[in-house]
Amino acid sequence: MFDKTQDKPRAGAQKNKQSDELSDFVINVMPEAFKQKKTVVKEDKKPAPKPVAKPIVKPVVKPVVKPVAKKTPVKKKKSRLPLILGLAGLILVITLSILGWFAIQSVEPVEQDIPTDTTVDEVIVPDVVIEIRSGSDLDSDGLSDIEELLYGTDVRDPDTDGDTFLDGNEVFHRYSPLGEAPQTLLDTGAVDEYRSEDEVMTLTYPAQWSVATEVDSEFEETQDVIFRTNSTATIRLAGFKSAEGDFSDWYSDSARTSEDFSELDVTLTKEGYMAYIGSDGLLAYIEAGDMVFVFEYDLADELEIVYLQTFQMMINSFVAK
Ligand SMILES: [Ca+2]
Ligand SMILES: [Ca+2]
Ligand SMILES: [Ca+2]
Repeated sequence: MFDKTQDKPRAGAQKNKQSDELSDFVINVMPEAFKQKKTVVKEDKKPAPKPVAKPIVKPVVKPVVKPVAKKTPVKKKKSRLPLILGLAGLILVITLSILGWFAIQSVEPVEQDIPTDTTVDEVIVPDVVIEIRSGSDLDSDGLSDIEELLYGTDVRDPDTDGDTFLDGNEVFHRYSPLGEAPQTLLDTGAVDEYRSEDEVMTLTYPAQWSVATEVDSEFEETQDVIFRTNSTATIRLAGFKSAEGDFSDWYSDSARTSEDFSELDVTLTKEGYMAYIGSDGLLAYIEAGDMVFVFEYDLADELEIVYLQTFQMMINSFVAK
């Protein structure tokens, strides 16, 4: 329990005592000048650090971090995709156009190859004709190896009987290649004589062959004489009416060949007839009176000419009445 009235005078008394003591301190210390300097110093220190610290930290941190990290990666990702797609589209267009150009060019040469193929087929036809060749003649005596079998001569001896005449030459003149000169092929039996039914013509042919007659395929009034060899080849003989001395006219009208008349070889047979021989030696025309006799060596499907010497021997033996 305190008494307010008693406290007041006590406080006033203390103040008077303190004021007396402070008045003593003011005279000794120079308070006002220091008080103003202290407040001024305190106020200068506080505002100075605030403006300096804020502008230095903020502008340095923000512009460095934000524009470098966020803006640059986002802009690059968005701009490359359309460029890549555009380039891929251009490459596709270029490749498709190149492929189309090659496809157009690849079609054109195929059409150009077609005529070259047809020309190749045309070349094959004459090659078949070129394959026809003379038969083997090992001893080069004018008789083929197969003909030497017809006359019993030596395939490896050009002069089998040693009379200085070659085997082929003796057959051509109808002499025997196996004996002395007077002996003929007919005497030795190597050849037989063919005589037509009307006895208009005679000739000799190898005894190993057979003879037949048949109606001519083109001129039905004439008969062909067919000598069948040991192979599929045949020698055919046919006679045709012709005005005497006008063989060239008959040839241009009736000959079954495209060879020109001037290209024929002209010779005399051993019986004295005028003979016109084709360039390949497989056709012969004998002029006899008002008749023309045509000898033809028909190879059929054979590619070798093996009876040429015998063919000439038959022409040399031909006689017409
Ligand atoms: Ca021979
Ligand atoms: Ca011989
Ligand atoms: Ca001889």
